[in-house]
Amino acid sequence: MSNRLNVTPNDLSAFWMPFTANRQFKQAPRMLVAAKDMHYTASDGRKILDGTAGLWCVNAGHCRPKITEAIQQQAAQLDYAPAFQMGHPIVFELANRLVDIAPNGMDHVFFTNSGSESVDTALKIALAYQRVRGEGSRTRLIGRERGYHGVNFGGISVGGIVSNRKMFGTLLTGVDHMPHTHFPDKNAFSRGVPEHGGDIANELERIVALHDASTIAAVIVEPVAGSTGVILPPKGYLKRLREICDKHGILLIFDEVITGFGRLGTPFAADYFGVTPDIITTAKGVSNGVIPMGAVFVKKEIHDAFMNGPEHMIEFFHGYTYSGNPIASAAALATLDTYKEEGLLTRGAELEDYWADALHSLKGEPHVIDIRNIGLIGAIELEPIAGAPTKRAFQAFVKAFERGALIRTTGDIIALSPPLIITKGQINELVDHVREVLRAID
Ligand code: PXG
Repeated sequence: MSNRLNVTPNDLSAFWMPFTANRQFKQAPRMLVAAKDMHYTASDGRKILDGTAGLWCVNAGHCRPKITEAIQQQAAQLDYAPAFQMGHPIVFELANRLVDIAPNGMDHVFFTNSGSESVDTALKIALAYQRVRGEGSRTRLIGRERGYHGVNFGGISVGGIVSNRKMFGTLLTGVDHMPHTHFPDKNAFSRGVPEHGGDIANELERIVALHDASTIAAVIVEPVAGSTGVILPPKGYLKRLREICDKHGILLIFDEVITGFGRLGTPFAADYFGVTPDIITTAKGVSNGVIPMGAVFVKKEIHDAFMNGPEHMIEFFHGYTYSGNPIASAAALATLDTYKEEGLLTRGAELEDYWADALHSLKGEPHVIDIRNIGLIGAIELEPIAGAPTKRAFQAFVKAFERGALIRTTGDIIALSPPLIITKGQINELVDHVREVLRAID
């Protein structure tokens, strides 16, 4: 008989928690039991202001009625349908609706269940595309230092966060990395896109010269790097990457898992920066984080290059049991409806200045060495405690939760990315929580 009977309902040991200090957490757990709009409810009944949209995903806020109803209805009507060689109508409707809001030319969508899967899917599309167009020697993938592209093998190979890579062997071969774009000496306390450092994009030319363009399939970057602590592209940087990729026949992939769906005040970061990549990876906001879903947007030329062989043949040997799952599709359609009805994909643009003013009012508070902002993203970088990196920011995270705000920390950086429904009053409230926390920690 299963030993489940011996486990008390509150035993925390069985669940090996992701990206968590398990032993520390289980000694003093922080539990969320309910959520509505901008707030969580903690297990002791306290309301917690959500300063991070869950994990950068609940862009429309929590437990929105349309999304909840759509999921309930879909679960009762068509719970699951095979995704291979079979279809169900709403996933096609969803793909069309997504293409409608995507940057021009992004005419096709491949569904996944997470950002990590979207990234690995995009890398595979890039490699296979080079092969089907007769450029099969282009097998190399170029990422960037400090990049985060999820946790699957493709994503950690092109990613550049050392702790996410070092335990896992040799990863994908044939990967190189561009330098990151964080220049605190010159750009600290910039508002929005920083002035200095755009020329670092030219490092891609050096990498191309080293390996030869004929060996390189794709370059992948986050237009704004999130997980690594909010690193912005300096002025002109993304445009220059686009030019270099075009010059050398290299595909440009934007990983928009956090920037997609309104985070910057435009539907996608590609719109914000006026730079259109060849492939866009998304997840999170596509279904408001409610049901796992990811979507990879692909330019028409790339998709069409696959549609050439005999018609009875599968064109791309890739997919997931849950690609375009009906309940996830219903949740995503209701999410898009909610975004549209409430203007959420552009709301960040209306709030960007207010948000920036509020964040930058923290300049001069204890420990603060930089403040960065773009759209509805903010980062407050703290001076690390000597010999104990990450400890100070983690203290801030715990104190903020005790005070009634959910913030996110990575290294010694506090990252903020609230739901796009946040009010000006709630922005003040969130920033005041951070201010009080900074004054209270060691
Ligand atoms: N790409 C990017 C750019 C991401 O930010 C992923 C891929 C992977 O997505 P999945 O769905 O596989 O987790 C992400 C995820 C944080 C944080 O606190 C960020 C992410 C996930 C969890 C926490 O910064 N981003």
